[in-house]
Formats: sequence, structure tokens, C-alpha cells
Amino acid sequence: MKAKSPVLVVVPSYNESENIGSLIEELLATDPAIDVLVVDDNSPDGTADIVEKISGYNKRLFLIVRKKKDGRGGAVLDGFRWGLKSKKNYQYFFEMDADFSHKPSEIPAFIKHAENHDVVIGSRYMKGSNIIGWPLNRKVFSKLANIYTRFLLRIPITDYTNGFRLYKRTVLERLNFDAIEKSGYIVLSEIAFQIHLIGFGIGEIPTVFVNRQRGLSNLSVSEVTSALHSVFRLSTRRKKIRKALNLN
Ligand SMILES: Nc1nc2c(ncn2[C@@H]2O[C@H](COP(=O)(O)OP(=O)(O)OP(=O)(O)O)[C@@H](O)[C@H]2O)c(=O)[nH]1
Ligand SMILES: [Mg+2]
Repeated sequence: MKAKSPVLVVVPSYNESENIGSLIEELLATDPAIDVLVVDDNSPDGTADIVEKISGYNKRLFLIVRKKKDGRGGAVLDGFRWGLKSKKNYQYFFEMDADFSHKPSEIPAFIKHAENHDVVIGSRYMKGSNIIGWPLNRKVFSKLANIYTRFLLRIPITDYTNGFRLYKRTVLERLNFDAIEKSGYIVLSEIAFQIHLIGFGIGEIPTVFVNRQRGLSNLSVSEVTSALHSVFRLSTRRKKIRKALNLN
């Protein structure tokens, strides 16, 4: 389904020069309501130069370059802040990866699902979902990380860690970005936790996740262990977060 109001797709990027150009092209062709904002952390491979060049002749493409690598989650939040302030009055906000793990062709299904939900999450763990190209150990780890997170946070979703999501404007306006502690992948759980505590309706649709074909992985072992610790910490902050959201 095509969107009836303006859409901003926020794409965090770090060393995605092999992917970013074709991703932008596909996104813009998906729906004329879509604008794209790339938030790049000064990638040494020149990702931002590619985006800048295209934005020179395409008015639906925007770029934020941050000084140094500072995590996927924080980059997305900076993108949302920018989008909320924009005169374009975006009504739908997406976040998705730059490496084609998330397919632009699935965006219309998210928009359709948003007719009945405030947030739509692309889940790799539903009937009809698939994960293509991951080794078994990564599949098992991701599944366990999701079970662990669900046990601690109790949000009724099947996929906490996939960064392919749609948020309605009203949702982002209600969140407290300043109460988000971290800046890495855990921000996905922090946002989901806030959304759940406020009581927004969360919907999930099955997604086909494709492991990156080009470019190098940004995920390090230390990031994984710190993410597990951060989920635990997040679960202990429930009261504080409720307060930051003005909930009783
Ligand atoms: N701006 C910014 N983007 C980042 C950072 N780390 C990762 N990204 C981007 O966030 C998205 C997800 O990162 P990935 O490296 O694909 O993480 P992953 O999917 O868990 O792991 P691989 O695909 O195996 O590398 C991609 O678009 C990255 O370019 C960061 O520190 N800053
Ligand atoms: Mg990836």
C-alpha cells in the first residue's frame, strides 16, 4: 500500500559505500511519499560522499554526518529528531539498515499494517518470516537473545533486535529520547520498552531478513556482551523510565 502522508526513512550507516547508492535508489522508487535520511558516522569508506552526490540532484534525500562512530541507535534517534523538526511534517518514520538485510519492497506492507497499529515491527520470528544467510550459531544466538529480552522486559513482541520498524509520528512525539541511556543496538529495546509502558499498539509483520552480501560486519563481540548486560539494566530501570514518561 502507498502512503497517504509523508514518510521519512532513516538509514544509519557506517562503511556502507557498496550498498548505500542502490539502497537509496530502491527506496525512492518504492513510494513517492518517501524521503530518505542517511545518518552516517563519518565512514572512512566515503559512504557520505556518495549520499551527498545523489542529494545534489535529488531533493528527497538528506544526509547527516556525525563526527565519529557512535552507535546505530543514537544515529537513528538523531535522524528522528531531525525528522520531527522538519517542515515536511512526516507522519510515518521508518528505521532500517543500509546493508539490504531489510528489503525496501516490504515497506508497503508496513504502511498497510499501520492502519491498525501505532508501531509496526518487522519480525524474523513469525510464520512466513525467514533469515537467509546466517550461520547456525548466529541464528541460535539471536533467538536466545530475544527469549532473554522477552523474559526481562515482557513486551509482547517476537523480535526485539531487528531494526526494521515503522513508528507513527504521534509515537515519536510521545517518547522521551533523553531517557534513552545507550547509543548502540540496545536502543531498539529501549524504544520498544517506552512504547510498551506508554501503551501504544504494537503490530508485527513477518519479514525476510537477508544477511549482508557486501561490506563488512560492524558487530563486535564486546557489543554483543554489552547488549545483554544493557537489557538487564534496562529491566531494572522500569520505574525511572515510567517517571521520565510522566506515567504513574
Ligand atoms: N551511523 C551509524 N551506523 C551504524 C553504526 N553501527 C552500525 N551502523 C549501521 O547500522 C546498520 C546495522 O548494522 P550492521 O553492521 O548491519 O549490524 P548487523 O546487521 O547486526 O551485522 P552485520 O550485517 O553482520 O554486519 C547498518 O546500516 C550499519 O551501517 C554506527 O556506529 N553508526
Ligand atoms: Mg546488517
